[in-house]
Amino acid sequence: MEIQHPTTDRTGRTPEAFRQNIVNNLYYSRGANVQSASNYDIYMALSRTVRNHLVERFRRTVDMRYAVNPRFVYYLSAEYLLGRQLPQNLLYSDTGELAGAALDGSQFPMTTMIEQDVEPGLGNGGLGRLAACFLDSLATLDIPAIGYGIRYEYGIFRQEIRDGYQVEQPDEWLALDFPWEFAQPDDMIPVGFGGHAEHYHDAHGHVRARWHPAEQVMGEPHHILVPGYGTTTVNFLRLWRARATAEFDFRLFDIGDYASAVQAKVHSENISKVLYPNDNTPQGRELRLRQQYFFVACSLRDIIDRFLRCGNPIEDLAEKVVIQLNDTHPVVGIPELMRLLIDEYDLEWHAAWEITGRVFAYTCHTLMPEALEKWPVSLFERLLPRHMVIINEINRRFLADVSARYPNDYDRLSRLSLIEDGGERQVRMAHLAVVGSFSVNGVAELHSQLLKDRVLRDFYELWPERFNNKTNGVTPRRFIRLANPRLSGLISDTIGDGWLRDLDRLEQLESHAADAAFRAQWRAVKTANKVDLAAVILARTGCVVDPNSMYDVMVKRLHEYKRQLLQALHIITRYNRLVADPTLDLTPRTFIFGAKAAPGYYMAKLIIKLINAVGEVVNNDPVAGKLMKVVFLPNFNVTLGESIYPAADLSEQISMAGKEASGTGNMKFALNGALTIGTLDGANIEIRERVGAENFFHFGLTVEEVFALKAQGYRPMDYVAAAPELEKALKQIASGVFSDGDPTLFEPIIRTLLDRDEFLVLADYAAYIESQEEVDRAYRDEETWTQRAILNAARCGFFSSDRAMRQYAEEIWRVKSLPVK
Ligand code: 26W
Repeated sequence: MEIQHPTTDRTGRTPEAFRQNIVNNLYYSRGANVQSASNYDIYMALSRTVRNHLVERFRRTVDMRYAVNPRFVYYLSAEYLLGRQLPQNLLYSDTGELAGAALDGSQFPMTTMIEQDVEPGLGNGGLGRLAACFLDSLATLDIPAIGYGIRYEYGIFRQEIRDGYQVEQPDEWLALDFPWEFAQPDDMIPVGFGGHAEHYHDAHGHVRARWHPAEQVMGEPHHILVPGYGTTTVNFLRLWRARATAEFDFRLFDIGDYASAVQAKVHSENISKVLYPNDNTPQGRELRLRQQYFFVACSLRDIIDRFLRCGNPIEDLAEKVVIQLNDTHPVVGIPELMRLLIDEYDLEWHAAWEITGRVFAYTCHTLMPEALEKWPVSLFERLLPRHMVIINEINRRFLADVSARYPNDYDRLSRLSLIEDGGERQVRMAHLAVVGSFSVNGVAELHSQLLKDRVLRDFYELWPERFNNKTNGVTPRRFIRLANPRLSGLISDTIGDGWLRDLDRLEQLESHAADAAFRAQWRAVKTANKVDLAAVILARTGCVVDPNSMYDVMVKRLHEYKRQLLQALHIITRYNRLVADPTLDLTPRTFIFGAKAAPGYYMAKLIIKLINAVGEVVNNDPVAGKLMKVVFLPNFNVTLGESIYPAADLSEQISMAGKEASGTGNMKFALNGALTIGTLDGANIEIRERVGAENFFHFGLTVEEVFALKAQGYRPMDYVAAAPELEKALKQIASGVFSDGDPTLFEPIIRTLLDRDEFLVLADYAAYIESQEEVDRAYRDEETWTQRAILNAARCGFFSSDRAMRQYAEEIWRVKSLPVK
């Protein structure tokens, strides 16, 4: 039978055809008709219809690449924070208007449909969202790229706030059908764990090894389409779900042990059950290492299969394949590729090592020493015995090279070793990453510099050419176009719509900053967005906020180094000033927080409680409550971010210098016309350089000053003694002003601040307060503020993830754009 594949868009581009497609999908895949349909039925039928509009582009992309056999980049990441798919796919398939017309006048408005669309929260924070921005840009740039990750059944927990405390609820994003994925249960990949490695002599008398795992798990691929914007390319993200193997179950069924058979199945399938909700602090759990190896093993198998299917010989792997490791989480891929090449493809060690070192590139996303993953050697040996042998061999050869270069420098050897000695022996995954990669990059200029100077200094001395910087970026499609349609409309009306694929064009807005009429339009956009956010705040917290007040926003993971506490101290100080002098003419402000804390991070959770407690007192104060409000928006995620960034006036980026690798929220705010108050940390530095120091409120100790202060011996009490308002705020917290008179509740916060204050909150307090006073004054001059806001957006085109991906493609991957004909 000759099968005709649709060569043109068979889904039809008329409103009638679109409507009919929804009805057909409703009828044939939901067994429903319009009369019987629920919101969810229509949502599913609509989503299927929209997805169908991407499938043809997807097929063309895949088929063309198969024919051309280009070099591919593979992005391996344990986390992806994709955000809602429906609004994105409506935009990228250009079916928004068709869908709007189809639903128009029905009892199923588009807003209701979009509310049904659940965001897959398969990540913790910045690293996961960055991965999603990168996929968006790779597709938009027509780069042959595939993302790989884990299809967690439960993503990042849903945060509720009860009595001011964070309460975690499971994220049941798969409770109903997720319409955006294609499951491929017929294409499973086996993954082994445990067992032992057997040595034998091959036909040529060479000693070889073979791994006999004790346990097997299957990886079931699911892919999610990743369309490019304004181009035909549709890439995909392939996420692995753990499935029990049939054989494994049958063996136990046969011996009549039904319960154990089911238990074994549960044990296997647990691997992709839940995302670890930790950010920057690893929990060295066996299940996590199992997750990492599981998704990496599936992905490498898949990559090699695709490579071989195109007729390439295994020796040429590094010509066609480059793999970017998103932090250390997929680094076990390095020994896994060695194992495949040596044990399964019969390559010699040195040939395998040469290929491996040309395939992998590593991105580091942190400066927190405790965030560098380490795995006990004993755990590795038990779970991945063959890999542990390979790691030891990599280490032996590596240290031999180092010894040759630095004879008798034993300290250096132990600093560099892949294995940490002393106490429990551990595998240092960051070291393995550097040794096994041809490129090591940080995510902002300062961060990359600190990697070279401090965190990975010995490695930099060995291989300076490996180190490079790639400053992060964000996708303007999601964070401007979708999040802020009003501003997008104004920008496109002013400079055309080319900026969505070439963000540098925002520069053309500069000349309009001096135009009072343009500024008025800009302000009208901001105000409308603030009104919208006020409605969200009311619905989620019950708090009424004034859209005419300044929206001062801090949304990010809760971590002590990010210093949400510093903002809390500022708020208390402001409150005290107002109470002391009710006639004080302060700029009205709404302080907006959003932050998830790791469930086991006690101090972070207490800080959330403190913020809510301060809000309780401030908001209900008859004097202060008129000029300031404090709201904590529960469950900050990509979707909520999309309604927050467009409404912000002031962006809080106040980490202790030297701790925030880059930050990406800072970019989203600036691109939406917020001014930043920030330290000279991460990408803040580059934002300030671009927008101009006069359009950025910077304060606080620099990295050098931080190091110097710590070296000389930091004494937090000195700063309390020097700032009476700080002392007062701390005393209030300590005495129970924000805890109904209970002095014990916040005592741990006071203690960390006064005893150690690791992140120099007190040292930066005075400078911060002073800078906030300057913000107040600046905000009063509406015209100048607007001008500065416009310049922030106009000068931040550099922070597009398109630019970042172009740099990776040219400077690290050597992959070329391949538009679909
Ligand atoms: C296993 C524990 C763990 C979990 C997550 C360690 C480290 C991580 C991530 C690397 C933390 C993270 O998300 N880092 C953030 O990465 C962003 C994207 O590059 C940066 O913008 C942030 O500054 C950085 O904190």
